[in-house]
Amino acid sequence: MKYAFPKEFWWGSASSAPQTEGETLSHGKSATVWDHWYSQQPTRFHNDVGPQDTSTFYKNWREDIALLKQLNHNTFRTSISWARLIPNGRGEVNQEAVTFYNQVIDEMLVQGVQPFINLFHFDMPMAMQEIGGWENRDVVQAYAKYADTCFELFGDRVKHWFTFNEPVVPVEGGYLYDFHYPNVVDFKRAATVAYHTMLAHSLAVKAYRARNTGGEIGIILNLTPSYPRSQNPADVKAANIADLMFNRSFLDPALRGEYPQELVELLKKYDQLPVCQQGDKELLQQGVVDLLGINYYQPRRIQCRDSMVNPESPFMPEWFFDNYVMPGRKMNPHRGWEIYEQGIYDILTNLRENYGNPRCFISENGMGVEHELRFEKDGRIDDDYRIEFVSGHLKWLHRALQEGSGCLGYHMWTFIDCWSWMNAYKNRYGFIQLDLETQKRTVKKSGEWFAAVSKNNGFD
Ligand code: BGP
Repeated sequence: MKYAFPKEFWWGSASSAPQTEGETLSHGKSATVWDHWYSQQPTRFHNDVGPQDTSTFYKNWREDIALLKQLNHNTFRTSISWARLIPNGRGEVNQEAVTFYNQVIDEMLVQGVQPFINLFHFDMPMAMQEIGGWENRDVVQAYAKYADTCFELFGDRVKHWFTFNEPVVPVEGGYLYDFHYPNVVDFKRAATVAYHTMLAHSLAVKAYRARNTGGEIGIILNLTPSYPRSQNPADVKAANIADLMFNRSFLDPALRGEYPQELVELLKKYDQLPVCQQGDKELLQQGVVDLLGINYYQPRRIQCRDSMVNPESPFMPEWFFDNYVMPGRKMNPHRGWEIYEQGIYDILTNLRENYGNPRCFISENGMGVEHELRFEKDGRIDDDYRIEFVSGHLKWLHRALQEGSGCLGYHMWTFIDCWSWMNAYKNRYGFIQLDLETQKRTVKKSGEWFAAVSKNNGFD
């Protein structure tokens, strides 16, 4: 076989509670920021299809786990909903949620699918947001307690835990660029949210290790390689700042237990540093992960700014760089995102060369296709474009492995077409197509292809 993968390579896909469970305000679950926001502004993003309209994993879990097995997944990542397990964010545990997650975990294990469980996927309980969300250190403590409750309840069977999915996204969306609740635009508050998220992460890691359950704990980061437009020093410097702000602001604490000095100096210079308390530094050092999940979709192309910054304007990352559209770049023809398969190799090589080659895996990579149901023929979608996308990335991953990368697996985003934050069902990503009306699931051609790749542990 041309592309053979290591024995016990993790083949699977990823999803999240808020994007699949449905039953958003029933069975004891309270509102998250998404439920709240959609109830306030249902038409802001995409029709009125909100987080209540999903593949309803809460009801269809048994059928969906059977499909995981059918597609030869040996691993699968989803999340626990904090607002379902502990509806007020802290305090009483919802026993119906405990039963639900117990059933899901047990059924996955019966079917031979290792559960990878994430604790926070952009879904802050509204009760916690109302007291300030990540800006409030009490929420950091409440999260740590929630995490420890999960370890206590499910840690005997779940051996791969993640504290956060893409923690930079709620920072960018909620506090810089106005695409997540609470729609603040303020760099210093964004920096505080980012910092407190990593303190919460570290507390969870510490709590997990104290339980000694024999598993591992990590974090899932979306790493976007920042490629400079040219090797001219101004472009290189600009790309380096984008890398510091969007990648290394989470990657360095997660793998080295501290922030990059360059980033600290930069924020200090512009008076944007969050408030640090005694003991924070030591706590961050304890947050170094056992396992890193890497989400990769597309790179960032960066050039130096071609105009002066107005010093009166609010401080923003864009003070230091411009985004740049690279001529001739390969685009996803079905959605305006760049496709750059080599990015996966560059990320893994950077981790190997500069971060001690950590245990890691690709935790998301996938191709969103606008209005994909238009391609349905005889009841099925023959998504050759997705097969080409996934295999293209796997070839670069394979090359990184041959050069010694510690990458342990590949998870596609996503399993069954799911609800998405700003686009509802406009962009479909799944191995399995969903008829939202009837809830019927149909395996796409890519799903069958992936099942064979997993079974053969590689492809030609
Ligand atoms: C990642 C998220 C996922 C998922 C995916 C696709 O950032 O972890 O939750 O949504 O991106 O992005 P989108 O849904 O915006 O197309």
